[in-house]
Amino acid sequence: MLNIVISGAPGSGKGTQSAIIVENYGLTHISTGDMLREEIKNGTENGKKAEVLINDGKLVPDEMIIAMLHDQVQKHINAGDTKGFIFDGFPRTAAQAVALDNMLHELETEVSCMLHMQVDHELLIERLLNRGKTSGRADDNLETIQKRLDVYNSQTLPVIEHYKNSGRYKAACNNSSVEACFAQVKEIIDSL
Ligand code: B4P
Repeated sequence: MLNIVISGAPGSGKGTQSAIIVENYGLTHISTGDMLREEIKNGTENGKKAEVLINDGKLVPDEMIIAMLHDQVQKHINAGDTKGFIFDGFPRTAAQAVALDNMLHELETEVSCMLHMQVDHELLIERLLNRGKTSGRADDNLETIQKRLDVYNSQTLPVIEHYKNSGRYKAACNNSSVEACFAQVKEIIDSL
């Protein structure tokens, strides 16, 4: 099984590159951001809790996100309809990284690599503000973007160390075009 974690700051292009990876490698896309937006749209209990936190630029609780992710992974494994996953926006904390390793170990598989999307700070803000013009996302405004970047630096950057320490870390620069970034991503995946 090929299992890829795609990580990076808010607006670094995780969702954009995940879609192209899915198209080219046929992996199952699991986006925790999309899952949460779906819960919010459906007005579930989890959705109500998540909405307040997301709109304030915070992360949702680990227990909630780990349980949701576990259900999704199990569903695809039971159906036998996947040759691997792309985890988009997960793990975002050290606890989530450990939970993912344990979950995949139980399923007799593992994370093949973590792809770290690298984008300059000013460009991240520019792209998110730009996305905000059409996304309708309440978290794509300057104040919340700045909070999200702070949360990323304090809570998600340590996750990168988790993968560096286990030799599974790969970086791709996304300062230029979507295509130029995918060329690097492709080279990394093809070398696994
Ligand atoms: P996410 O939905 O994961 O998304 P994101 O970080 O905002 O953006 P992404 O990196 O996917 O950027 P995109 O491709 O759209 O998270 C939303 C929120 O959900 C979080 O803040 C958090 O509160 C919560 N959450 C999610 N997962 C969680 C977890 N595991 N634990 C706790 N809480 C969690 O790219 C951005 C823009 O740039 C787009 O408009 C795109 O078109 C553009 N772009 C991309 N690449 C480009 C390029 N090369 N050139 C020009 N534009 C480019």
